[in-house]
Amino acid sequence: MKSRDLKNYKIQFITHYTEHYDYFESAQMALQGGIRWIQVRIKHQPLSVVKEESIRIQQLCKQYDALFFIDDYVELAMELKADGVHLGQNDMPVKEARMLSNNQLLIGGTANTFEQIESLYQQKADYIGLGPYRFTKTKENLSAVLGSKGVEEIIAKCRRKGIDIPIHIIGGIRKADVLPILKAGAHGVAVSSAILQANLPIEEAAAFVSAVKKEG
Ligand code: TZP
Ligand code: MG
Repeated sequence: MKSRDLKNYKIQFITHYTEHYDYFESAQMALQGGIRWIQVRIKHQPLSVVKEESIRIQQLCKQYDALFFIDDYVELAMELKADGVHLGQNDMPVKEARMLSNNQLLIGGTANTFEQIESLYQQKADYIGLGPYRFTKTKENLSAVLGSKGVEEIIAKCRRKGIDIPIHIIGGIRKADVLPILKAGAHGVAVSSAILQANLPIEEAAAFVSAVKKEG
């Protein structure tokens, strides 16, 4: 694991596939565009496939000196010495992953409400993925869409309650959403389809990188 400060990372790319690209290619295009944080998210595949793809994508991340996270699989993240793992509300609790990983992994948690953020904060998550911001086909069983208003309200409440943890907004994020989201006090964004569905995905990834830089 890189002993890196997540504060320096404002965009996370989430792997996915389309009719044009596979998981590996999706990560490759994000990295070519300048994104330096990849989360390998592979659903409905046996662990052997997740492991094989993760190993290939981890090599790629090393070439680009990028953070490499795995969604869902704490043991695999430990085995591969990933930088971190991302856990949803139905995955292993962050507290348990924290103990199991002996602090060798950065740990992110998904939240849809203020209460879930509060709980993840108490469990010592390293960052929050808050969403969905808008409807997206990338994730099944989507929680209630928060919209800009919902996100702003939850972030403001975190501020009031002194909950100081990087919050990354996720779910249907487009390039034009980046500035308002950062202005609302989020630390960054997590994105997939806006890049993979673009005509020129590498250029789109680069445009996301520029957008976060504008806000400093
Ligand atoms: N969790 C909430 S929305 C989502 C995940 C993993 C998918 C994000 O991908 P996209 O394509 O940017 O909506
Ligand atoms: Mg999960």
